[in-house]
Amino acid sequence: MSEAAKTIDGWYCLHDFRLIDWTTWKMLSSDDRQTAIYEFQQFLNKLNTVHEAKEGSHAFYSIVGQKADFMLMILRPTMEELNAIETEFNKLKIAEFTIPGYSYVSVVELSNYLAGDEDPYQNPQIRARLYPELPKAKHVCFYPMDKRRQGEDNWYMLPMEERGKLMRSHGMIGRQYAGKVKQIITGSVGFDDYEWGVTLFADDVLQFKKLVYEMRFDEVSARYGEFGTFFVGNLLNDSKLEQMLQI
Ligand code: 76R
Repeated sequence: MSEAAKTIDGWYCLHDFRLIDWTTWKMLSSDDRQTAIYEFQQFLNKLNTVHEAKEGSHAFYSIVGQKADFMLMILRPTMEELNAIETEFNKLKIAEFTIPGYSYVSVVELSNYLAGDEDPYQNPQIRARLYPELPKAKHVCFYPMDKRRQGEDNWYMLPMEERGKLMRSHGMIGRQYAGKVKQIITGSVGFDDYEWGVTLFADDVLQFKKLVYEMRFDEVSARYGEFGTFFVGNLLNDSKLEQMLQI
């Protein structure tokens, strides 16, 4: 029997994608629109307070293309908090003018393929990755993925040693993008439809394409990777949000 990799798990994660119902949003009076924007900003300010206290983190991006208009990625110590934030958003005025687009539930995950013997939860570098402060990079890229279980290409039937070897090669490619792309891998077995969520942050959007393309040639992705829907977006702040919602 193959040995399961041991996962090290951090903050719980919700990716919440919404579409704006422009038709009804445009029908609001400009005063009511302004009130709804202000209330939305107050909600975001509350998330900022938690981020600054390092009790969680979040990322807020507009999404390019028809799959969604914006994405809120939230990290919190418990699944209940994710649920509470989601509900709080749904009670805002702005939520009456949004349509759920897609969501993804997962938990920040590191695996022990490349780990040493020490207690990972005590290592400050590992803690910084388990409870990350999401960057304010100009762009985000998100997609869910699986490791294939098909005929001869079954990741889960490979011995631990072989998986470790393949993951080392994966990590070597990834390392070449240090400083250009920050990746957060979240595990979602038992939580959502795929096995992992991949969230990438970069100031140069083209680096997503370069990294994902290069990885396609690496055995872990070439032989075993299966991918869901890709989302790509641009950083939102208060003024960009106003600009987006202004009619
Ligand atoms: O944790 C580490 O940094 C050590 C090496 C490492 C692991 C264990 C690592 C490095 N990753 C790991 C695990 Mn990764 N990663 C992806 C994708 O599009 C594709 O083809 C795949 C999507 C990208 C772009 C990416 C980037 N990685 C994983 C896992 C869990 C696998 C498991 O447990 O079986 C998945 C699903 C996954 C997928 N990876 C890196 C990167 C980058 C940029 C790095 C280098 C990080 C650094 O050194 O700073």
